[in-house]
Amino acid sequence: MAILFILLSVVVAASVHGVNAKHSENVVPHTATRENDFGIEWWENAVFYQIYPRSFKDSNNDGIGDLKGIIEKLDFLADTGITAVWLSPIFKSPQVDQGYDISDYYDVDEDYGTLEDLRELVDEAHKRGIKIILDFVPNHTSNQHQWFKDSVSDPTGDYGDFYVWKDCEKDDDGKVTWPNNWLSFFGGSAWQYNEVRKQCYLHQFAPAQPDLNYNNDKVVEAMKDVLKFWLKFGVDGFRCDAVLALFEDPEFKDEPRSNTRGVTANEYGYLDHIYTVDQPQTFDMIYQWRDVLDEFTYANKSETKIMMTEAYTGVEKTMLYYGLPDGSRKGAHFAFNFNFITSLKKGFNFREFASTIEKWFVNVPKEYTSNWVLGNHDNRRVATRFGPELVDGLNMVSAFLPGVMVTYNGEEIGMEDGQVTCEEGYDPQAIKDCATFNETSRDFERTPYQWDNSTNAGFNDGSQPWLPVSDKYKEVNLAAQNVAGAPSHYNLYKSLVAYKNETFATDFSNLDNLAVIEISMRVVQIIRQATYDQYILVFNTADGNETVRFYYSGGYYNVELASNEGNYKVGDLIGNSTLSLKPYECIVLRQVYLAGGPSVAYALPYMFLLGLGALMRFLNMKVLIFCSVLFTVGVAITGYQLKGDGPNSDWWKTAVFYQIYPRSFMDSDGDGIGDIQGIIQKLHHLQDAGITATWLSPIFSSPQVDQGYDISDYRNVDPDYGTLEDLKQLLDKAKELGIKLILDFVPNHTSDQHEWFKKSVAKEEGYEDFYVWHDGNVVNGTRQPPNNWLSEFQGPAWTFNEDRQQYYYHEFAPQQPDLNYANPVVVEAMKDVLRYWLDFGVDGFRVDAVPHLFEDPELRDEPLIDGCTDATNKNCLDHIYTKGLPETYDLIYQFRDVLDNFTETNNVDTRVMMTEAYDSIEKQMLYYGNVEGTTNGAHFTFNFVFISNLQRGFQVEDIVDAIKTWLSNIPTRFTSNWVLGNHDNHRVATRLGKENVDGLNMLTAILPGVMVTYNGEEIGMEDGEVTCEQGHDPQAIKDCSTFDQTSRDFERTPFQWDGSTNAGFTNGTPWLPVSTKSVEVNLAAQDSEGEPTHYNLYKELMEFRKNFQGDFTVDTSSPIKVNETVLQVTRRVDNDEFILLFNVGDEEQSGDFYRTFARYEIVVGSSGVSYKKGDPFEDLKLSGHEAVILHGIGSNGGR
Ligand SMILES: [Ca+2]
Ligand SMILES: [Ca+2]
Ligand SMILES: [Ca+2]
Ligand SMILES: [Ca+2]
Repeated sequence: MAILFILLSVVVAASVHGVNAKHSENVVPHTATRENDFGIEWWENAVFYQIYPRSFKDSNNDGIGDLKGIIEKLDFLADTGITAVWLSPIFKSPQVDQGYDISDYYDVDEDYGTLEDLRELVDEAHKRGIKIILDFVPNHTSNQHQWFKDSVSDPTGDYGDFYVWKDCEKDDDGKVTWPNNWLSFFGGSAWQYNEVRKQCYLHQFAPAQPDLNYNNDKVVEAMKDVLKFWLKFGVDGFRCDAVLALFEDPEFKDEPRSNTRGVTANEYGYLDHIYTVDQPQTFDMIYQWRDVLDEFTYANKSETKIMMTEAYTGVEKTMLYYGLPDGSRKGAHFAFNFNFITSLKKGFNFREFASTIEKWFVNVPKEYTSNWVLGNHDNRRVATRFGPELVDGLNMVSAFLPGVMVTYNGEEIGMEDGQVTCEEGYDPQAIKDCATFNETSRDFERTPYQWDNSTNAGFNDGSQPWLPVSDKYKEVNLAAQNVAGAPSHYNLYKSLVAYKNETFATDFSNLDNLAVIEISMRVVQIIRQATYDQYILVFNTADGNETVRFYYSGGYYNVELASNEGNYKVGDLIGNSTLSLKPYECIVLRQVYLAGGPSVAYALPYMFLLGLGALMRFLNMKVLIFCSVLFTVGVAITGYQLKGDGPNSDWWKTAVFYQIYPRSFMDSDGDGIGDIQGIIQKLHHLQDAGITATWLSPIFSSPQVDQGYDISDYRNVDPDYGTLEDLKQLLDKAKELGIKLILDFVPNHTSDQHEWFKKSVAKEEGYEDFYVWHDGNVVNGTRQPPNNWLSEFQGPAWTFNEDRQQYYYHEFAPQQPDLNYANPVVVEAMKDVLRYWLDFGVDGFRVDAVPHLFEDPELRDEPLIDGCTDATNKNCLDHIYTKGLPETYDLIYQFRDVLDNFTETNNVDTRVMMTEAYDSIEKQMLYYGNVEGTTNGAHFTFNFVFISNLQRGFQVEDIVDAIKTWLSNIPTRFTSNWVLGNHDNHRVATRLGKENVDGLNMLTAILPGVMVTYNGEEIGMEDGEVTCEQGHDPQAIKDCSTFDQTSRDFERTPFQWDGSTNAGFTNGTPWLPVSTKSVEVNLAAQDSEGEPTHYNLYKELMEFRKNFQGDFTVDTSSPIKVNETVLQVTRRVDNDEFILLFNVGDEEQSGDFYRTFARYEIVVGSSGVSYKKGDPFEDLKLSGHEAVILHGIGSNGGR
């Protein structure tokens, strides 16, 4: 039986963005001297325990925790199994920001003790095998630091440029005109006027925390000296604070507005911080520090000194803190992964939980060490944030996941937030405004550690602690929990750390083979496949009992870890796939031998290892299995239930949307151009295939400069395609056949032949501002466009109109002037177009090119992308002023309202809107609806991951990654959709290989939500053959030398109906040549009953989906790689389980797959010839590129 490999999907999404790699020649040789016997270094699998010194242990009863207090507790840490501690700042500081305002990097603050105390702490910790990590605060010093004092008093002296000084004006009333609009993280201007220097200095944090000037080489050296000092002192590494703020734009440009709603001009979120955080130089600085560490390690043959960085930023930037994608520079050993803090909220469901983990894994390159931060001194405690009942499960998950586990002190005993009033508080941001203290203060998570139930929880000997001790300390304290055998948070935590230290440190290879799977709405399974062992974590996140089937690959599983007071105990043996879990129960299982059928003889050696108790349990379980087998035999195999049609409001959620390209579908009158009557003739094909919704590419009046996407009358049909009457006829016929009809809505621009544009050119009243007009600029007597914006079709996005003597803006061709959505009359006019077609009877709209709807009203130049210098190349501009502007989403929401109002007023089936937006996944989600979930937008926005992420020769990992990229980003309230191809991309057979057509159709059919099929894909059409002379794609025919690369004509050749001349498309001369492949590949040839054709398989898929209706949109699966080239996708609905297995490789594959049922049968025939519907399917056996869909039958559990 094959070992299962579940490979983590890996994408290096981070791009270099012009990071200066000038130091790459200085890369220090890697010190491989300190790996353990299993090839890992001390830090890679460690638990990093964060101590907040002020609140840990007060040794001298002055109310403030101190270094001697930590020394007292070192034995406790060692006993817990902690091997690395990082200390929040203990350096000299006026404590304006809790020690993050440092006045001397080289000395310890007297609150905490002395340098000697630190010496003792490091030595004593090392004796116990504990590493000590210090907090390095590089962005700013205290304004009491000598450097700053010197900088103020002597602007021309050695320290004059140590900080970021700029001239600024102060008038007689004391009002200062700031150097620019930058804001501080704490709100208000990031500048402070200094009366002595009569200049402003920058502070990205509090005014008492002036930013160091990293453009000054002396600062860079001085800070490296700080690192070197502490390395020499003997510390083991650094946690680097707020690194994202290190550098600022040297030109001090104003930052653009974020346009975030509900944020006032004084708040940090008011601006888009493109010039003050994550600047390219920042990453290089981190890499230089890494060099300092590595140089030290190398020179002293010491153990690895590590660096971890704190930056709340996007995942791509987070990866850059690790190093350059090409590996030429190294940065942090790990950059904190805050997904558990930023992505997860109380009451989370499975999808949110899984995506929290997956978001990290789909982005982190394999060679980086992962890390998991559950909490810290800046965020509410885990017990408060998620609920005390989830503490154990979450600790288990973070211990179970590969890489570093980070624990904030107190989480091991499940401490909740303390109670602090504004008067008692110290958090500088929060105490400024007591009205919002409860929302903003970080004091709650900083109250003293609860050691025991004595006065002040044992924090000190009775004097008033700096922050009050939580009143929960009598119940929640270490002493109460640290009792051998007690079912406590602490004892469980200790066993987790021990397990992590022992088990995962000795079986580290293939740690990145990981899958997160939902096994019910509330129960999650995580699989970790090591070289020889398979580990499984199952976590019930719900407050009720759950009986579930977990993904089970046969054999037996030993319970290795178990949360307190659950149904399962450590040492229990599990031999089938059914688990009964108590509320919040979490267990970790290890497969004790691989599948081969449950055999007592085979299992016996394990029984000796596991002891008599387990043997007893094993025998009981055998009886259960035996019974269930009998039961199975006695139960008729009924297959899965057919479900009735769902309510009509949800018809679209399970539909297949079939895109018809009318020009190439069917020509009824012999003019060579497909038309509406042609579609009417062929509607029975859609019905035969089982398709229930179709969308038509534009059929409106158009000069056809851009294949109908240049519309001269939104309310009429182009004569090429027929008449309004034809369209009415099509609608009626479609309705008769139960097929919904969707039209293409093209809101960004009209044709220049549209009457609106003609009237606008003539400045006719009411139409003056229908388009985006501007005089342009006169430079050296020459008229030039108003700004640097470029057209999607290359060249300036502005064309001068001689009649109106002004420029107009066009994102696409000059014949496609952009409508001006800043004009409310335009908005209303376009809503009227929607209403017109709704009244006409259509079922919805596909909305074209939505990211381009709005432009910056100030028409500002777009900045160059880092490292790009060619301002005439569209790809070199960062389209912050022409694409995805915040107003866009609101307009989409307004369009949605028009549809919903119609649906409601007329009490009809939902009228749907689907949007086309090639944009980042975060922005795509905004088209669905707003972040708060209060406003709806598109019913779905096209998901192009299979187009953008898959290439010919794709691997299983690529599919797994593409699916996860989408699923880990889409909020659960939205419906997913899957687009394999369209009229703008090469056909699936050409793009991804014709041998994969069936498997890919099966994949999109089984995934949750909407399936989108481009006409012809159901018969596996390949690209046609078109020469430049025959071509029509306006972008491509401009330059025949690149036609083969750029043209979209290939995927637009006529539909291949049969083997006759012109494939049955037309009696005349087709507008684009019919593919020569039509002789073999055509519908008629594939439409014979019982033959294993693309078309027959597609029909089976439609049938399968129809039967699956109801809960089909619920995502109950994660894609898994089950062996070298086989993908498994499992869907569970109620008690049914469906599994797709797809071999993407050329070689036959056999082995095992994840199963919970006793037996499986083929529910959708195979794409090859090995299986047909109804065949049993036992062990995995698939020839190259074969795919099957299985249905579990009989009872679940064992085999
Ligand atoms: Ca003290
Ligand atoms: Ca800075
Ligand atoms: Ca025609
Ligand atoms: Ca526009």
